[in-house]
Amino acid sequence: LPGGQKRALISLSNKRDLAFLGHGLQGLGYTIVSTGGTASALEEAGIPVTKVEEITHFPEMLDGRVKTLHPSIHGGILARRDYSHHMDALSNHDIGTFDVVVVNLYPFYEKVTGTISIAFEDGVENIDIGGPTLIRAAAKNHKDVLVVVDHDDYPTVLDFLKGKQDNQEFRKKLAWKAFQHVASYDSAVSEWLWKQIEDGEKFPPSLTVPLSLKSTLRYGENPHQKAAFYADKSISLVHAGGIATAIQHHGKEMSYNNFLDADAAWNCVSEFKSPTCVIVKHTNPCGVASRQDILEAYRLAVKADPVSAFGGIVAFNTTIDEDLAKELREFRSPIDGTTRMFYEIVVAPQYTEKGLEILRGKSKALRILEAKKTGQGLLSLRQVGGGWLAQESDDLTPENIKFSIMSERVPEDAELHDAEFAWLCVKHVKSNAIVIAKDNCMLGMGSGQPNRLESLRIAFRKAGEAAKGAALASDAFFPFAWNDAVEEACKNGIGVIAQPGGSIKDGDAVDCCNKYGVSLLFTNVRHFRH
Ligand code: 93A
Repeated sequence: LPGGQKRALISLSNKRDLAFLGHGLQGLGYTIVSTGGTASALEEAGIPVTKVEEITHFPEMLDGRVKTLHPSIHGGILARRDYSHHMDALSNHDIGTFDVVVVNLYPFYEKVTGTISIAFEDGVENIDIGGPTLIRAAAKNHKDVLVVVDHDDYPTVLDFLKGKQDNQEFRKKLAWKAFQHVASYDSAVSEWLWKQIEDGEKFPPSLTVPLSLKSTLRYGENPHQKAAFYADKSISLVHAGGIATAIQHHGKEMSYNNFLDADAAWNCVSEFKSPTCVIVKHTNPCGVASRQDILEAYRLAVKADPVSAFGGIVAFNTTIDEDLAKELREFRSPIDGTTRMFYEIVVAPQYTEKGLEILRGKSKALRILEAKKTGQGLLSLRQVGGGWLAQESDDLTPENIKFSIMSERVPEDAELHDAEFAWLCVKHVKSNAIVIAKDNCMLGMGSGQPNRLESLRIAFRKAGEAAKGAALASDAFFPFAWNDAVEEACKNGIGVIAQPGGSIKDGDAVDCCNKYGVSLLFTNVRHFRH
């Protein structure tokens, strides 16, 4: 090019800040080369521009499917400036180099995840081919070509170009970002195509999970572990809600353990239909209560286990208004009747303005989250050494299952209801899980013990005298009955037991319940939570 003039290629679907960038590059003496729509927008902004066709001597073809896919463009991006044979080849073919490539892609993700569903053909047309090719070419040759995919980077890029000194570190960072961008674009396309091939029921799904760094956390489970939080940008998750999309209105920064606990509390409380409060400690619910009066539900949830509730996470499935916020602020620990309850996090689907204001005043640290219900039918992923386990989320609730009466004694409606309530609670408790509940309130729970009998004993210890006539739920079957968990529950005065059944000793469990006049229900499904 005459006088070694620098050239920038700009091709943008999202034209935000284009004029700013164009003026900046123009001011720095760059010749700007652009595709159709981008060229028009630059001209409108009064910035001189060379159209791609003027360089390729080809019109944009096939309704724009072929615009920049040409040696005159890609040669100018990919040639190694330090190879004389590369530079000779360019000059033999009258091709000029590009120093800067600025591209953002057809809005495929936005189109296919938008609230208006689009036709398959439209989805296909929104798959950008030339754009990723430009980005990949420039990113590969980042040593000499600056690649820009994010409008937030325009000011820094202009500053960099103004500077006299080169900085390979900066160029590499932009190239890293460019490949990240293309990779998540491609995974969105493949995820979408997969859904067009298989009917949603098929398993396993295609997994190329696009993750984007959401925040660096202060530390992991322990202060000596570095940690970060990534948002899953899968197409199937855009409208899925959940703790990753919660809005934080107030309080200290969320920690690694906060995310785990808030997720557990939120998923549990949002499964209840009537107004409910769930208090979680170390991912296990230690208090659950449903009441028409949500204030009462809250008090009962604390009373279930005030020691554990202190410093826990409180979740509601109702709006937090002025009254509830005041109760949260003022309520004193039932242990001494004077200490105000302290919590790490409050989660709810909504807050009134006044409610939020009062909670903000409770403490500077209290994290206040507003969350949307976690979607159903989602994939649950867990890491093991060297791999990932994938399963469907456990979406079963008591309404989806049939409770078969196995005992001679037929439970009354209220007892059946208690059993269903306990069953929904036990789903959210770590195995081996036992929950004792009555009158829409969890009275005791035992979790995470390597044997069921020990979990059961812990649950009874917490429930105390209140366990008499209550319902007991066990997340999996009882392997033994006599002189074991079932008989101990009967002797402790439980009214009804709900468990999956399926043990070779099921007959013993039935006989034992009959001997003690206890109702026994089989759910035929289990809720392991390892
Ligand atoms: O249809 S394409 O896959 N074929 C191409 O050759 C091509 N070159 C650039 N899409 C192509 N682009 C894309 O066009 C860019 O990624 C950008 O998103 C868009 C800008 O088009 P316009 O400047 O006409 O608005």
